[in-house]
Amino acid sequence: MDREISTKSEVTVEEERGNGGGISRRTFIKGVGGVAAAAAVLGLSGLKSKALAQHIPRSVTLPKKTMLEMYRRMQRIRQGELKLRALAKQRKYPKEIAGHRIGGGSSGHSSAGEEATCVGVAMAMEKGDLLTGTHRSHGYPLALGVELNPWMAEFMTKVIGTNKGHGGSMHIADAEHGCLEMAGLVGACVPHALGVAKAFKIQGKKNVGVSTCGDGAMLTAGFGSCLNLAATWNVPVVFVINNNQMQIARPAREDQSLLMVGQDLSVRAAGFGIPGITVDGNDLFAVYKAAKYCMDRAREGKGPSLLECVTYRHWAHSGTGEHEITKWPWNDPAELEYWLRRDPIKRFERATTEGLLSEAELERVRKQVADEMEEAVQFGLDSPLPNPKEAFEYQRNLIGGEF
Ligand SMILES: Cc1ncc(C[n+]2csc(CCOP(=O)(O)OP(=O)(O)O)c2C)c(N)n1
Ligand SMILES: [Mg+2]
Repeated sequence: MDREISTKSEVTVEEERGNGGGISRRTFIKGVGGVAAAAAVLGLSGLKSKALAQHIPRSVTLPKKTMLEMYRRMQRIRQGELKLRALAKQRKYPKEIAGHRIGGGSSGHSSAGEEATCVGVAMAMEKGDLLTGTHRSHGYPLALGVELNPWMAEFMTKVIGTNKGHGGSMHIADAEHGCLEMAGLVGACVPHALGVAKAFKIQGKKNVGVSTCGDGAMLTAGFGSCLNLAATWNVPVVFVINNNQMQIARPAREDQSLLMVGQDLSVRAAGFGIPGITVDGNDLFAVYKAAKYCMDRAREGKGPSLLECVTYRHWAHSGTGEHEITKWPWNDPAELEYWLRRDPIKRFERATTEGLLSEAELERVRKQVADEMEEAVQFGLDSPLPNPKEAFEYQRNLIGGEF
């Protein structure tokens, strides 16, 4: 758990120019507790690794507005997960939000703890880029700017949901926002992002396919095939790993495979001749910088890369939260404590309040999100369920033809 994955990096916050258009005030914020960064591996040569790492900028300059938006999106994810859990736990919940509607008997597969990875990757994307994800991708749609109302309503399988209530917790998608699909089959979303990238290349578009999946999905046969094809075709795709160090109830620390014990998973990229980068996935700025680097090079025609974001799953694999992490038989309390101290949202707050964002500004965002959340729940409750007769119509529209 004490893997050393970071080198030092800095974040620059750019104060927006006033009406007079004066010189921007810039504040350098040192990372929290030796935050951020990227260790990179390319090919098998140490020299090459070093060369690649040097390409990732040490500092990043972001407008204050963007910083606040990043915080808003992380808050939406965390508060959204807390709300889903609370709804699922209620014994007297309205019929509409009964457990079976929120993710197969529960609040779904929580992404609490992985907010910085989701938002860092999503904010590095540009218009037209498309991301695919997994059963745990509650966070990515919100990170991409999907509003809370349709997001919450989809968990309730209501017609005003992102997928008109036909998707539910594991299939929240909204291509307009860059969120193409989420798939419950482990590893299934990876080839889809590869296909998207191949299409972008054929169409001559400067867009990127972003595959996001868990550490467990890396063990599927298809994953390696996708890296192989991506390298062969030299297509613009970034393979992001949300390495939460857990596969249902199997902690990575117990993994017997040579590569997974204390090793960066990104070294696997070397076997396919593409860059592999491991980054502190709880450090929003480190993730953002590395993701942007990978996407920029893909956009320039330099091909695929693998980005491992090391993070931690705060709650149980799925469920209403009754199986709290502290009660798991496989839990290591020291490990949990270690990662809770590195809570991505707290880290962002500590980092930014040393600089340009005041506690009052952050509190305002938290409050706005809390209000929005109450509205979203009511919005979902008030919406009707989809008409079952329209289910096939919906599918047909999705695939654009017969099936
Ligand atoms: C093909 C397939 N095999 C098994 C499962 C059951 N399953 C659901 S989640 C999961 C573990 C996934 O671990 P990881 O990829 O690390 O994702 P995480 O849940 O940690 O986000 C498994 C085995 C599945 N959904 N699909
Ligand atoms: Mg995992």
